[in-house]
Formats: sequence, structure tokens, C-alpha cells
Amino acid sequence: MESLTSLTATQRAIQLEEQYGAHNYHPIPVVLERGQGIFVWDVEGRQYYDFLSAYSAVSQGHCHPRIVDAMIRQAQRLTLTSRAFHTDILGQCEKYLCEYFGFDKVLMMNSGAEGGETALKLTRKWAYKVKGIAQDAAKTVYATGNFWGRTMAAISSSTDPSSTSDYGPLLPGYQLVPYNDLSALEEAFKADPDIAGFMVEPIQGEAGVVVPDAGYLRGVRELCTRYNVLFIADEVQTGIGRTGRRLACDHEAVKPDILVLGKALSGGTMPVSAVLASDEIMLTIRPGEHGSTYGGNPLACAVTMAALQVVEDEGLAENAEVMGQLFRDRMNALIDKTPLVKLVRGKGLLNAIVIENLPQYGSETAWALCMQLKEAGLLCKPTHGDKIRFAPPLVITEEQMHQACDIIEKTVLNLNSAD
Ligand code: IF1
Repeated sequence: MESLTSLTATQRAIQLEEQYGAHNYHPIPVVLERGQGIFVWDVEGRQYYDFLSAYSAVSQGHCHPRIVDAMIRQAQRLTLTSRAFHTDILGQCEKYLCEYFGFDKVLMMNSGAEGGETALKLTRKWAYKVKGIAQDAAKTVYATGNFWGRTMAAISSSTDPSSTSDYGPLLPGYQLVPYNDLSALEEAFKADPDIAGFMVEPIQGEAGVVVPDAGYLRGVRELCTRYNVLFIADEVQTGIGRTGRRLACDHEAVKPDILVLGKALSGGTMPVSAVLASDEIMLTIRPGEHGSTYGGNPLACAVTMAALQVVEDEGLAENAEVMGQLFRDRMNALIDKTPLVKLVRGKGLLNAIVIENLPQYGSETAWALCMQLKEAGLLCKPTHGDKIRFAPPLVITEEQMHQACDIIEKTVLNLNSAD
């Protein structure tokens, strides 16, 4: 290893991660040290538009003052007691969440994957105690291309070898159907009365921002009702204003039986997830049958209420709708100017462009474009090879969106003309 002193701050930081950290990521080579609003700065003092928002966890913008202030105030009072005792803020937060999203009860956890696991455990409890499925026979259905985290339960439903290979044996009791295919879903429900739940992302994020046909979510709702199967909406990435509505399910005015939230629930300050459901479903779990040391801790409650209030007060869902349309219009205008941009898709400020591989870069074309965009002052990352996700914080202004699109347009056109 070169001596640390002869390296730049960027090289030094990367080398430390390389030497002492697990190699479970392949980050864009930039070292960030500060964030504010839609901008982040690296250790060399360079400013970037953040067009990833920590995969939709920083929707309110980096270090939002109201959320940070709520965190600081709570941190100076009480941060964690475990659920062995009550606190003065958990009930307030639970009421706030239930009224905000329209459910009877909520169970607070930490990561999005824990939210998905909680939804799976609730579905199994409901299967045996309410639907009357025989013990250990309950099945849950997922869509091909799904992603809901890195735990064993989450990867057990994955169709992506990079998530599953060499991690076997996987969890049993799962079934897969093609995404955006209502007849396949109905066939599965018809064929197996032991199906208790169907968990689905209203827009598949990791799969490359795959937007289903209009009416798909309504169809899922109708089929789940008809076959007495729980409709579980994984809104960890699409929720909380990201797609231009409070929830992506709101685009079709459908209400899931179980709602899973995470990421922006805490405004990018700390891991907070929440699972919301009716009394009939939620009360199938009795005291001592599920939980987590940090689940619903006072600090999480304080930032969650502040983070959601910001989304409401600043009209972030409405802004996402308008700025997202502006972004897609600007990107669609590139399609006729360069073979590099094949397709633009998304809703609100969850968007992606599908890239045509250029001969000089081959399958690395999307990566090369992201590297050029970094040099031009905009951060984003490819997903699944030839798609680039663009998801800035929902606080972005029209002027900032045009400035960012100018950077993307210039970089795309230059990459295509590069020798
Ligand atoms: C990583 C992906 C996105 C999610 C949905 C649950 C979870 C996620 C729809 C679990 C998490 C994160 C995981 C993060 C990168 C990011 C990601 F690329 F991995 F797939 F957003 F698309 N449901 N997504 O998207 O939430 O446990 O992470 O809090 O693993 O690097 P988590």
C-alpha cells in the first residue's frame, strides 16, 4: 500500500476503505464529506448535484434543518430505552403515522428489509390465525425482478443471481410471478389456496425503474380481495412523495392491506422503517412474538414526524410530480439527438434512462457515462448494467433541474462524440 501521505484526500479515503472494509460495493470513485439540500461536496471541495439521494432516502434534501434540529433536540433528551418500557414519544409517532397513511396500527422497525420481514411474518400469522391455512403451508408471492433487501428472507424471493448465488439454502414458501402480469397473478391465486400474500413494488426500483401498465395496481387490489390474499405494497423506495404522490399506490387510488415504508421516512438521518396494517392483521402478533432493540426508539420517532411534516409543508410530492415531468421531457428530447439514450421512464422524481451500449465502451457504457457525469458535477449510478437511475432530492427547484439537465445533456452528447 502506498504511504498515505503521498496520496490525495480522495485516494487516502478510498485506500482505507479498500484495506479495512468489506468489498461488498463498487462505488463511484468520489469521497463525500458534506451535504446540504440537493448538493454534496467531496473532500477536494468539489460540489455535485446528488441525483441518487441515497436511493430515495434523502428525499427531503441532505441535512434538512428541521429534521436535524428535531434529531438534536431529541438526542439531548432520550435516544433509546428498548420496548421494555413505554416512552412519551412512541405513541405520538404511531398516531401520526396511522393518521398520515390511513391505517389502524403501525409496527416500527429499522431497515427496509426488516420492514419486509415484518410484513412477511404478519402475513404468515394472518394466514394461520385468520385465513385458516394449515400450519407451515402458507405461501407468499413476489414478482420477478423484485428487490426488498439483503437479508435471507429478502434474497429468497430474488430472481437476481448477484443477490442469491452461494447463499443457499433459501427460505421456502415463496412463489414468483412475472411483474405487471395480472393474468399470471390470477392463475397463481387460483392454483394455490395456501397463498396468503403478494408483496410488490408499485414501481420496481432496483430492476431499473420499471413502471407497470396503468391499472396494474388496481388489478392487484381486485385480485387480492377476490382471492383473500393480502396485498403488501413495498413503498420503501416509491413512497413518501418520490413518485409525485404521497404513496405510489395513490396514483391508482388503491389501498394495500400492508404498507411497508423506509428510507425517506427519516429524511436520510438514520434507519427507520414502518409497517402499517389493520387491527385484524396487526393484532395477529402478540407480545413477545416480534420486535427489535431499536424499533420505534425515541430518536427515530422524532426524526420520522419531522421528516413527514417537511414532505407535507414543503409540498414535496407535488414538486416531484412537476420536476419529474420536466426531467423526462428534457431527457426524451435527447433521444433524437443521440443513439446513447434509448428510453426514458419513471414517475415523479424516480426516473431512469436506458442506455445503448457504444462500441468503444461496450457493456461499460452506463458506467462510463456516470463517471463522465461525476467529472461534470452530477452524481448518479447505473442499475442492472444499461440503466441509469436519476433520483434527486424532492426539494429540487426548476432552475436547479434545468442546470442538472444541461449537465446531463452536454455529457451525453460529448460521450457519444468521444473517440
Ligand atoms: C443496497 C438497490 C435500491 C428497496 C425496496 C426494500 C429495501 C430497498 C424497494 C430494503 C433497498 C437499497 C438497498 C441498497 C441500495 C438500494 C437499492 F439498489 F439495492 F436495490 F434502492 F434500488 N424495498 N434498496 O429498494 O431497504 O434494508 O436497504 O433499508 O443494498 O445497497 P434497506
